[in-house]
Amino acid sequence: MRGRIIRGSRNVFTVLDENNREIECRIKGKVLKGVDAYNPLAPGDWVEYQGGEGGTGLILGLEDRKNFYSRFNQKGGAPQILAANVDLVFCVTSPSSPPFRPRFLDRAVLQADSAGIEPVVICNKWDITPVPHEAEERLADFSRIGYRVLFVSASTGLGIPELRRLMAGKVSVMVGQSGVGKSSLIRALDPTLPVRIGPLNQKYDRGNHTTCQAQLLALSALNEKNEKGGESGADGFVIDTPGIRRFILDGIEPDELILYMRELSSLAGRCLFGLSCSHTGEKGCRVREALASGALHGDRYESFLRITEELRGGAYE
Ligand SMILES: Nc1nc2c(ncn2[C@@H]2O[C@H](COP(=O)(O)OP(=O)(O)O)[C@@H](O)[C@H]2O)c(=O)[nH]1
Ligand SMILES: [Mg+2]
Ligand SMILES: [Zn+2]
Repeated sequence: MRGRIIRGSRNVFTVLDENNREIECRIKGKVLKGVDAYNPLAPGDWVEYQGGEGGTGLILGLEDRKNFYSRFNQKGGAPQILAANVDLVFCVTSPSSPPFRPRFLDRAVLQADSAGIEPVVICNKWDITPVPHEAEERLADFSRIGYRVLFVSASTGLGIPELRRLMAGKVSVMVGQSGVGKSSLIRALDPTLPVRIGPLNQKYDRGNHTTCQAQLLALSALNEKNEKGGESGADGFVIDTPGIRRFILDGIEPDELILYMRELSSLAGRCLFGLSCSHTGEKGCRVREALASGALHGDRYESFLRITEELRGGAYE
């Protein structure tokens, strides 16, 4: 039988069957063939399983993934699949509490573009004032270079209808640092969902890692038709993920990174010294020209250099 992974760790996974029942499954023989990651299965994966009677079963195999959103797990020394078969990646941040972290967003959207999944930047907690200048400016820059940016508030409901419209009929994943309000946004979309919301740590002004495991949740009433009491059933799925402290990109070659920088991709390979240009001061460097002309934001240039360094090996040692 075919089912979809909701959540799981190591060897025990919860599978959603065709009748929306949850089946606790073990992996047959413990290791799935051809899977080489920190976690063999992720929320959103389609699997073949047997059993199901009494609510337990055995996973026999993994269906080919349409795509997956991952990061490099430094502790485990391997890629970690955060979500599989997704249509949208919501890269969630907040203007403050916890402090705005544009470098996190730089990384999260790069990973999405490299995986071929559409990223959407969300700034939650837009009810908190004043908004720091850096947040205003960097969010405006994300939109200038071609990303969709949403300003929302799980507390006041600002922007939630638009979020609903975007998510209807899709599988989305929410990523962001702990405490930015990923779980709260999911609760705002559907108050009946079993997500836990944590207080901020007052002393450090950051989240407490309340969500400890990624999980797939079925959303209903995303379509207006359903809000008016039409058909029932899921209109979309969202994968809630635990907070990510450090986002190390996965599966990207250092020279390839420029292709996923939306404001730089057309310049790839066009520096005077071609692919050997380090973009740090060589003659005829198109990246530095973009920086000088304002086409590339200074902060994004910094991110680009740091991530390139990291991908060259520094972070993996
Ligand atoms: N002011 C404000 N606080 C929020 C908003 N959304 C979430 N919070 C608070 O932020 C804290 C962390 O929320 P949570 O959803 O657990 O964050 P997560 O770690 O990203 O899932 C909780 O205390 C929430 O009540 C918002 O839109 N505005
Ligand atoms: Mg959470
Ligand atoms: Zn260059």
